[in-house]
Amino acid sequence: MRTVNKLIGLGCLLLCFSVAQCDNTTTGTADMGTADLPSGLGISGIAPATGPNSGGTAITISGNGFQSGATVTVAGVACTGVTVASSTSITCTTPAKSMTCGPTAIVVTNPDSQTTMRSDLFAYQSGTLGFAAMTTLNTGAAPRHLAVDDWNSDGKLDLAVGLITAGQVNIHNGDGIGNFAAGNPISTGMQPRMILSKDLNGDGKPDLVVANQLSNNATVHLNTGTGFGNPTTLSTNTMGPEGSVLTDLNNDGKLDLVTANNTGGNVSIFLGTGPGTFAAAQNVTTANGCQAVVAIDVNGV
Ligand SMILES: [Ca+2]
Ligand SMILES: [Ca+2]
Ligand SMILES: [Ca+2]
Repeated sequence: MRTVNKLIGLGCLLLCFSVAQCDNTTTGTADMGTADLPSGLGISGIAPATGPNSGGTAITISGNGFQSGATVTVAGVACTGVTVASSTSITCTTPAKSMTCGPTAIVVTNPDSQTTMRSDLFAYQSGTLGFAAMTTLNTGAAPRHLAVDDWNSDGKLDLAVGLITAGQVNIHNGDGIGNFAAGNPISTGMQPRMILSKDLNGDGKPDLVVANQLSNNATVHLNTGTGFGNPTTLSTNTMGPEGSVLTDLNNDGKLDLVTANNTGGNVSIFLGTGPGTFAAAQNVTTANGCQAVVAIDVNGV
């Protein structure tokens, strides 16, 4: 079967991170625009044009009128290791400018006290990753898989949490600033595992598909706009669906579902037949212990 070429069982890796250091709208007091230049002193270019706000970027300042002994500041802080290579070139290393980024003023001051400044030639970018203090969301017992989407169409991401003991998925509506409401439960099969969110029926509302390990099925939950309707059930006819993926395997414009069946040692393929509906499972043997599946074209045909 051609579709087999597109399926590879792989482990699952989930990385959650955020970039928290750099506010592109904040340039600080050093963002002063350009200045008229006396006596031919001026900056015409800076390379590279960007560097991390953690500092340490070796920059070359091009221009004219630079004098031996000139000093350089970046966002009001001394650039280190200043070398005046010639009257047209200075090199130095940028200092750190934590919590802010964006276009930044660079000032060259000659020993005769003449200065020149450009704030449109170099910009700080976020250079490190970090996380705000952890907050805790009460989900209920035995949370396992997660999904994120905007199921109530308010423009704010919501969180779905599968509870394997309760046999349900809780939908926590998000407020758009990192807080989530108490969960609204959706009944699934037993031991829900992978939760997929895609618009299956083309109404613009993301729907859910949940692989239920102990029920040996997947449940399809169509979004009504105010919740989810009664699910339809897709039997895998084999044991232990866990990982799953929605993709168009046969290029007919309809999403198809594939579940990785751990104890069954196979994958189930459910071809999409219409808006939110799927054909019966076609099972393809893999090795035992298959827990995850991805769909990708690895042979270009
Ligand atoms: Ca929402
Ligand atoms: Ca939908
Ligand atoms: Ca298809």
